[in-house]
Amino acid sequence: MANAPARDLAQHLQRIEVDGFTILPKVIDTELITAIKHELSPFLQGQHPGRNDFEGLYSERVYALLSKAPSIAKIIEHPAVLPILDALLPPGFLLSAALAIDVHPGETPQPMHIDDNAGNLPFPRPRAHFGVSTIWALDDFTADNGATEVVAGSHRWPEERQAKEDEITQVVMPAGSVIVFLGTLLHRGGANRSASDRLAITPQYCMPGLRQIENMALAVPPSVAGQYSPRIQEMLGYATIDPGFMGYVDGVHPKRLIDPDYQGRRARGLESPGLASLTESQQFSNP
Ligand SMILES: O=C(O)CCC(=O)C(=O)O
Repeated sequence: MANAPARDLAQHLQRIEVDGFTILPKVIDTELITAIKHELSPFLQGQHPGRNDFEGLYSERVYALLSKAPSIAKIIEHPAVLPILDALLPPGFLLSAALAIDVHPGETPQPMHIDDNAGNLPFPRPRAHFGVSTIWALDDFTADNGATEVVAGSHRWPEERQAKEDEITQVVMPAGSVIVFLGTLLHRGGANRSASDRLAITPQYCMPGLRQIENMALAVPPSVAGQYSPRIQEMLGYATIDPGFMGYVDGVHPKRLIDPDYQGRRARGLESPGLASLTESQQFSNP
């Protein structure tokens, strides 16, 4: 799949500005969907139903996906979605969460929520988004099987405004499609009144200076992270924020944990402006 053409990119960004979300139909093919389902299947055997109304008592969730289902990387860094994320988030943005959500028959609607306030940051809405979420349909999202529901325009709403039923839109889309939405958009998983499951993957991304919702450094250990692309590694946290050094580990760049030959910024002829303000004893070598 080629990168989103500029015209399409502009249209997607325009829709996101107005509605808070955009939908890319049929981005991935059946082959990739089948591969992901195959990798997820050992974790979707009915052993771990949701523990509350948010996770869904008739749903199953699989976390730490990059440690369990490597094909997920293909959607986390999918070239149709990356240009939209690059336009909406600062360079070096992080993967905040990546989970599978299998909504079973009988599930009720999830509580309405936004995705980018998990740390209860003291910045009331309306405000700029801190993150961007995606939800990939691995089954058709239909009117009765628990399709995600969104509230168009709610990314501009104040905290206290609640969505009325007639303001809620079902995201009906074929398997292989993805919805991209701002972290400030109200949304929820829908009720599943059908006889089949509804499987989705939701990679969520956040600004580089924020804490990730899922503790990625622990969920995906260095030995596993080392098998992924540089972009995925960066999203997991194997990066520092330029200029500066936020994100270092034991005084060096985190990439050194997975790539002993990694050359720091000074070796690559780049300045480390953040170091200039530190005393000699605070400075660490070649971050
Ligand atoms: O399953 C869905 O459609 C939405 C789930 C969701 O928004 C969440 O758990 O954060």
